[in-house]
Amino acid sequence: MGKAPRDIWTHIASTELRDTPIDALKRDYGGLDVDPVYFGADAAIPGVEPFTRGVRATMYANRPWTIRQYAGFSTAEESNRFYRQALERGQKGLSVAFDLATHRGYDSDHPRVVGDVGKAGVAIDSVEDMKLLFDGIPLDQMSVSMTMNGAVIPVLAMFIVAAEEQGVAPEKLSGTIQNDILKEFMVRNTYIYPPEPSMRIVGDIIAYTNQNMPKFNSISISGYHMHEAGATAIQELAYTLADGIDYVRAAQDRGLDIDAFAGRLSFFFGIGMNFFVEVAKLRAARSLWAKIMTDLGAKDPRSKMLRTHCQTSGVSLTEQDPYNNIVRTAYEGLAAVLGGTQSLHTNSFDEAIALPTEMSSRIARNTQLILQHETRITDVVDPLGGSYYVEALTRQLVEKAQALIDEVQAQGGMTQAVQSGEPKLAIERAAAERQAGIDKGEEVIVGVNRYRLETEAPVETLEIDNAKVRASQIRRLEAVRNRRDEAVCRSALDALREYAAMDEGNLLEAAVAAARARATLGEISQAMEDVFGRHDATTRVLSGVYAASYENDAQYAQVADRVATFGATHGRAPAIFIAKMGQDGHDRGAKVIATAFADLGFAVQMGSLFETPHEVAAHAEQLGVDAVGVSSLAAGHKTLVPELIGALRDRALGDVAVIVGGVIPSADYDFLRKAGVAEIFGPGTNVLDAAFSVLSTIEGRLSN
Ligand code: 2CP
Repeated sequence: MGKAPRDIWTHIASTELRDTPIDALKRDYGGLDVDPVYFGADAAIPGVEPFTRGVRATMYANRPWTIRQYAGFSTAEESNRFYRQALERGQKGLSVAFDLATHRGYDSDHPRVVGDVGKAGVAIDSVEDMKLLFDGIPLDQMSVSMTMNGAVIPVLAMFIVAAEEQGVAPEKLSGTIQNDILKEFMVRNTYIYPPEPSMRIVGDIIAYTNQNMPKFNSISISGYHMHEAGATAIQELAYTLADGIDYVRAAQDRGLDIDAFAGRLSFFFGIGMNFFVEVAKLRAARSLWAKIMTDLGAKDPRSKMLRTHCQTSGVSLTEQDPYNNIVRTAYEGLAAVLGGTQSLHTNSFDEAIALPTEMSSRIARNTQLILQHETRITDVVDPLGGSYYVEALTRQLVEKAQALIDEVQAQGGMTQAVQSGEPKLAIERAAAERQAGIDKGEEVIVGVNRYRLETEAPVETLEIDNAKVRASQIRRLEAVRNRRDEAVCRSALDALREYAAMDEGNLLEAAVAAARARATLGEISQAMEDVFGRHDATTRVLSGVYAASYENDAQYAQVADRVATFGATHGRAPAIFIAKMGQDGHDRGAKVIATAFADLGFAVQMGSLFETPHEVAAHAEQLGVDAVGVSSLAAGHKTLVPELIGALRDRALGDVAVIVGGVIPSADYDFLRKAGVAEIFGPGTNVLDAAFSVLSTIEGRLSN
């Protein structure tokens, strides 16, 4: 007879606890005796393959999850001050947010990033910035996660060199680099190079960290951005794990032994408001991954453990009645923890409007501290294990996600699927369907489509003086370029370019030498771009999804009729160009609007990502549109929108209505209106209302 589940568990738990006796984990709640774990008839054991009940036997009873808040803004000095304060106040690990210029491989003085520098994260141009970012933070003790995918080579190289100059060798570094490029092509859009060289970069990083940084997680395979783009739980699970399969294969293809590197693969999921589905999603993810890794040849149980970071959902936050977001985030955080996450970020309540303030970040951090210290949910491992509902949901997610993974595998894997654009379209379809459900009131959002306030009190928001940050970055860049040995720097960059061209040698290794020689982020990135080129994605807009969701809906029919009447009167449909400017790649909102407006009868054209205001004005002229709809989610609106209006006027297109949608603080509405913006739509806008209103604006302009 095999060992009893409790005996197996006790054996593993004792290893995790080292010298602490297991009985130390028992609790007495005022006369109620509580054990650290409970078992059912199914014999599923926490800490044992397939890890459905958690990757550790003792889970939070021995060590709680890491409170790891994602932050970074303006300059390295400012972000460093913020990190140090957060660590003093209970945060346990760092998670760096970089600005979009850095993500896309541009130095702060590049003309394409004027509106982006320091806005949605910290600007990093050289090792000098990286050293300031971690000043006074011992990198041999603090685990540092960095969200970087496009410019992953220069950023990781600069991190390694900054640590080296702090006296910390690479083998002592612990943390995680996101390094997940496949989902960038699907949803997040901060890629630089085409898919194939991008996959080589991922492989080089896994190989380098495997060799030199054994405590560092080489990748954070991310479903979060799919979740935020509107993916269903099944899609998020399946596409993320399918991405994981491709990364494992890429590393195996370069001769690495799966058990040598797989223990340092990590994951990242989004946690939304469907409480039990989110709990079950994490349980299902672990069980699916254990099986996938076994099939790929893993033997070591550590290779089969899906360890994950989670972040509460950004799109579940509302601009309306924003204090509700504190409650939403607390429930989402609870779901992540009951699902067994290793590390968690809880959003600040004002993040649907702007970057968090000190006060809102404190509440977000305290949400986790309260979960950890006050609720007592850390005392028992997988407390929902055995719930009829949660177990049934877990089984169903496993089954349905597995079927979708099989479909992707049948198409040749995720790298192939991403190039076909299919997963992206499937997620966009799910997003449009969900938006229609919200607009119709089928899905209730408190304070938005139900119980809406008559008047909203303004919330204090943080604003970054982007021009000031840019000026200070440019000064530092000049100093770095003036002080370095130009010949040494050039030859390091040439070596990197050669590695890229020869398709051999490790790119990260070459970039570390270049970073040491004070090559800038833009230069390191450009050296590889010289060989790989820059990826230019084609934008596709779905049709029919919105119309199908609104079949027989009276309000939809009314707006569609008005659009048709416009067509009959003017002999053409009202025409709108949907633009994404600057380095902001968040395109869910823009895609939903494009799909819905096209279904309603508008003539919709959508631009490429990352355009400049002048490029958008040129499209508007060429297409002869009535309106330009700007979608802005990365805080570039105050720089980019006035520039667009100026560019339109320069082309004598002053009567083209400029409409702005996305994350716009209400404090900026006046500024934008004075600059000439016709209408502003924040998060939570009903798409039919928006279409009605845009049509009225266009008609108003034409009749003047
Ligand atoms: C954990 N440990 C334990 C136990 N639990 N030991 C004994 N008993 C236990 N019960 C040990 C682990 O084995 C590990 O040691 C150490 O404690 C740390 O635990 P961990 O679980 O590995 O936690 P972590 O260091 O915080 O790492 C968590 C992740 C990592 C998920 C593996 O990849 C991570 O931190 N990811 C964060 C990613 C992130 O910040 N992303 C931000 C996304 P050993 O290491 O010795 O085994 S930004 C989002 C935005 C929106 C964006 O992307 O755009």
